[in-house]
Amino acid sequence: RPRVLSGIQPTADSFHFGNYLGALRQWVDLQDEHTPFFFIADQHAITVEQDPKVLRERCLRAAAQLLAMGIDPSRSAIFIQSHVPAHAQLGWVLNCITGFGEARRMTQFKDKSAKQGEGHASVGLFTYPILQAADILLYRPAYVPVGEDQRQHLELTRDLAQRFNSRYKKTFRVPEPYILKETAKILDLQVPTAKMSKSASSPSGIIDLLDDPKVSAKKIRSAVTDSDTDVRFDREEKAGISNLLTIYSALTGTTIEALEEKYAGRGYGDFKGDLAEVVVEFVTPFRNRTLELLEDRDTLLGVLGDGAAQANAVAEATLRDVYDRVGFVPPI
Ligand code: AQP
Repeated sequence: RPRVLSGIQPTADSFHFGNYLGALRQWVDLQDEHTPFFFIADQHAITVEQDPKVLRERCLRAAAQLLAMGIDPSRSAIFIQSHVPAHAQLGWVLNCITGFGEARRMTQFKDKSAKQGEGHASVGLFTYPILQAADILLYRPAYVPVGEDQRQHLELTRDLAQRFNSRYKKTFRVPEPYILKETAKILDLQVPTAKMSKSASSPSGIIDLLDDPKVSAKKIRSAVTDSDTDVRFDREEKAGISNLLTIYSALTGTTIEALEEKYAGRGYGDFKGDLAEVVVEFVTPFRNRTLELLEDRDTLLGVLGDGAAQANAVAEATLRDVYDRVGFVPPI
């Protein structure tokens, strides 16, 4: 069974619908035919300042949410990035084969560092995509399920894998991004030209999976749409409605065409009201399950411990190959 690998940052109290529809739902589905490694990226999280107590809590909340949405520890290794030292160790080696100009081209760094003001972004934020390449390449996965915003980082990962393989000896598998076109970029409900984002969206633009379901329903009903009344998918002209159609279709498995037909001539009010109900039905059991899992910290830590053991076994073996190939003397 081919391996898959992906990670998510514990940088908010809750994951949002962009994370879920863009990536996490694919994580759940890929478990059937693959051997997955899924991690909580605490080392990526500290590329911007974090409150240590909050970060620790958010890591556990992340683990609880992954389990609640259907990540099954008997099929997937779930672990915390900092529990597997090989990530940072391989990150260093890859730093040394990455060009400065190549790293500087990463648009996510440009966006995030611009927000922090000239000169204030950390070097960690700059080299983040290289650590991400290490996260991935250690497991030699076939696929990396992510949202569209990660495509450029995946390209860098592939370039670094190819560069290392040709400079030394074939060591890494060159992974393919696994990006579902329909849900690759879920948009902010208030600014339907921007992606829904933990750090950039306003509270009314983002639906958190752990929000009070009543709050989520209200956010759907007050999502920005155009002045027309046609429930029709048109990403250019009707970005808001198209985004809501995408969410509706993904949550119910109904095609966009069937939804357009169902709401023909009925206006936005009916459509948003029904979608609000769909969202409530989805988040209510998810939220209850997450809160339940959070009551039993020992079990959560146990799952993460088992996951780290599985991950370390694979990652250490890859790192040994890498160290050997670059010419490090093995310790006795
Ligand atoms: N709006 C989105 N649509 C589709 N996929 C998305 N992802 C994030 N936002 C959307 C995907 O979710 C996974 C985990 O994201 P992450 O937490 O590792 O990092 P991120 O991309 O930084 O998430 P955010 O919410 O956008 O946080 P900020 O704004 O802080 O950067 C990834 O696979 C991502 O593609």
